[in-house]
Amino acid sequence: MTVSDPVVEDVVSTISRTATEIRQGLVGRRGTVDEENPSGETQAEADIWADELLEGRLTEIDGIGEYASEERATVVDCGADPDGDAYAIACDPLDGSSNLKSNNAMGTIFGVYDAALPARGDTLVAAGYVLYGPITTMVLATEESVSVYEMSGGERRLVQSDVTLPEEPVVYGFGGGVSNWPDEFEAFAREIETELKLRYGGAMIADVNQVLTYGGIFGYPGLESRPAGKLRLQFEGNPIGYVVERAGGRSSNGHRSLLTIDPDDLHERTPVHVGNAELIDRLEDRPT
Ligand code: P6P
Repeated sequence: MTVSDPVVEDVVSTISRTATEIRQGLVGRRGTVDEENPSGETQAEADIWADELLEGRLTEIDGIGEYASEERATVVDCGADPDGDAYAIACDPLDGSSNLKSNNAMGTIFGVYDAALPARGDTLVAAGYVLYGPITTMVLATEESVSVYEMSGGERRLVQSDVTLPEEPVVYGFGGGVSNWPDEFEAFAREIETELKLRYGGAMIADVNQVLTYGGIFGYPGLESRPAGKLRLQFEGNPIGYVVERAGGRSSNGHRSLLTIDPDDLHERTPVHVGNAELIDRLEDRPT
C-alpha cells in the first residue's frame, strides 16, 4: 500500500531500500570511531555509515528541503524552502547502535516535518521506524493511519493496517536506571512494575514496538543527573510520539504531549513517555 502524498511515498520507499542496505552492512561495522555525535555520544562506524547512506538518498528527493540527523550538528539544506512547499526530514539513522556489540535489536527512526527544523512534532505529516529484529519491519504513521510492513529485498509488504494500541496494557520499559530517577517517577514506576511485565532492551524503538504490539508504556524520564533526560526531541521523541498518538495512545514529557513542545535547539533532549493513554494520564496526574 503506497502513501497518498507522493513526496512522503518517495521518502518511505527510499528509506525501505536504504534500510535493507543498512541491515546488510552492519556486519563489519560493529566498532566505534574516535568521534562523538552532537549529543556527546561515541559514534559507531555503522552510525556514520547509515547516516551517510540516508543523507545521500533523501536529499535527492524533490520536495525535500532539509535533512537532519542525530549524527550531524547542523541541518543539511537541500535548496528548497521547507517553510514553502518542501518537507524536512529528521532521522536517527541507527537508534540503539550500542546494541550492535551485543547483537540485539536496533533500528532507524524518521520523521517528515512540514516546517523548517527544529520543528514542533505537530508539524509532522509522517513518521515511523524500521526495526532490525529477527525480521526487518517498518512501522509507518501518516495522517491516515498506522501500518506495519515486512521488508525484503528493499521492498515493503503490508502486513497490518489501521494499527492501534491494544486496550489492555501488558508490558513496560523504563530507561535511565532507578537510582537516577526523581522520587515521583520512581513511585510511578514501582506501581507499574506490580501491574505489567518488564520489557527493556536498550533500543527505544524495539521497546516501543513491544508497547505498540502488546500495549503498555515506554519511558525515559528526566533524571536527577540529567533533568531533560537522554532522548532527542526532533529525532526520537517527536517521531515516536507521532506514531503512538496516531495509534490511539499518548505521548508526554511528563506534563504534555511531546508534539506540542516548541523546540529551541535541533539536538535538545526531552523526557519521553509513550503508550496507553490511561497510563500516560496517570503519570501526568501524579503530584510532582
Ligand atoms: P540507556 C539508544 O542509545 C537510546 O538513545 C535509545 O534508543 C534507548 O531507549 C536509550 O538510548 C537507552 O539508554 O541509558 O538505557 O543505555
